[in-house]
Amino acid sequence: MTRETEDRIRHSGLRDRIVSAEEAALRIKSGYRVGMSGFTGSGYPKQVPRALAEHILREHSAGRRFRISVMTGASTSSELDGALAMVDGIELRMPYNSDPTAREKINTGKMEYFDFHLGSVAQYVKSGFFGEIDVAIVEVTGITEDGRLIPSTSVGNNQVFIDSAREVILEVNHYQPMELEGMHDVFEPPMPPYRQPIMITKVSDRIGTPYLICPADKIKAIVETNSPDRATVFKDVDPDSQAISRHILDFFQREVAQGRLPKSLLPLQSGVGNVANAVLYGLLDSPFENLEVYTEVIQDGMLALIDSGKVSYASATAFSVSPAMVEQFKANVGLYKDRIILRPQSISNHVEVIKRLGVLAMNGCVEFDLYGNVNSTHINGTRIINGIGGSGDFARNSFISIFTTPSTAGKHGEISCVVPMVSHVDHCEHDVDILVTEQGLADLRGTSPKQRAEKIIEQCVHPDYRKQLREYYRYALQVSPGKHTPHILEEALGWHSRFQRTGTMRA
Ligand code: 0RQ
Repeated sequence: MTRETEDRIRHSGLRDRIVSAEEAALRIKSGYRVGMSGFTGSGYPKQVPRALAEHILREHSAGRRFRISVMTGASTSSELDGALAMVDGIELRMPYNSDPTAREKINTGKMEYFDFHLGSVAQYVKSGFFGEIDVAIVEVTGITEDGRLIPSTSVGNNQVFIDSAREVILEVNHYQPMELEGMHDVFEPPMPPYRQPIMITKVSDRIGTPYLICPADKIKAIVETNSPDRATVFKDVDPDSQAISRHILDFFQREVAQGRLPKSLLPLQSGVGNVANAVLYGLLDSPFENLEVYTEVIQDGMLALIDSGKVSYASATAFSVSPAMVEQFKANVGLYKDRIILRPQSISNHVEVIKRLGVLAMNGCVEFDLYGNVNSTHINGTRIINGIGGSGDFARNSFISIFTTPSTAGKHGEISCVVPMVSHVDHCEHDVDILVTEQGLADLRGTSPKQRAEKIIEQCVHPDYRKQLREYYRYALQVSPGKHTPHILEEALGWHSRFQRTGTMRA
């Protein structure tokens, strides 16, 4: 037993459960429903899924079908989703995926996918809506003398998986800094009819314990690992993202000037992706001070805001940082601990708290339409990219709900991200306040569909498509005179079908 092992696994009675990843993986049988840790590429188990994928491959080679259902917090990495998808080992995946191999399997009918609001997963698990969980595999930073688990770089659904599973496999990751101990605040609300108010009235409020709790006899195997999280590589901040960021910051300044937002704004939520990260960087040069953040994921831009002193406190459920930031993060965890809380995703995305704090929600999307409906997930209505993630939890319950996208996509702008009718709806017109592209910002608050259409055409559409969208709208007004939401039904998805036929949405 090494000194490192003794430091990480302080509970001496649990040390005899240390096994190899291969041995631990053998506990998982075909048909099992497995709850794993992991959220936006952080805090996921690194070795047991790999060993399981190798085992599945051997079973398939021997002609035996072996597939499991995989539940996590959100996205993981190629070591988990990628490895298991590669060997066709996943029957059903939920609630989120961003791994390219798994995405391919989902979009070619080789894997089922339940894409679901991240804030509601825990309740569904606890209520048994998804059936029984056989095994939970959870990465932790360490185990205390009395057997409490020090969470890793994400909290996600870990406590619920541990509570609900018949047995638990732990991965103790020596790479994660021990200073993470104390950063987390684990609290899982009871089920109805025993629910009480969630007593978070400030971003920095703590209502739970810094540890995950698991009865020792439930822990059947412990695997030691020493690997970094999948680091997210963001694209460089491009001019479009900069313009989007500027429009949002100008909007916030106008809201402050009109007395509709306080000087230090309200707690910010920022979604995943390149544009979201760029918006955060934009805040660095803004006049806003003493900002607070109540979000799901801490990205590079957020750490930069904390470093600069612009953000005084941030609450999330996970980190998602680039390789360059990982080292800086590790070196300064002690400092970040005074400024960051990681909570279960049922709390980071809790509708009651989002509503009470008055969160300003900013999320990326794939496309939006003339009337403000938003598609965050599907290309051409059929091919899923990632999933709804937490965007629905935040958009529906925020103080102001903002969606962003560059006005065009594709190498040569052959796709307009503003279309007559979205090919898939994740966020309906009633949950969307502000739409932003690099062209401008449309404030839809208190507008009728026709007033919205005018604003969106003028402010958001790329000049290459503006005339085309105006013509669609004008013709729609003619064919459905006086109607509340004018459309030409046979042409509403015509831009998408033209793109499929000709490779461009241009008329
Ligand atoms: O493709 O990667 O091949 O170049 O989609 O697009 O512009 O780089 O945008 O990285 O900001 O992600 C919606 C995917 C945007 C993300 C999405 C293609 C485009 C590119 C990515 P390439 P960008 P971003 C939870 C927050 C849902 C989950 C969520 C997302 C790729 O924001 O997954 O909101 N959101 N979670 O070319 C065809 C279009 C397209 C298109 C873009 N109209 N048609 N392809 N692309 N628009 C809350 C939290 O707190 C975290």
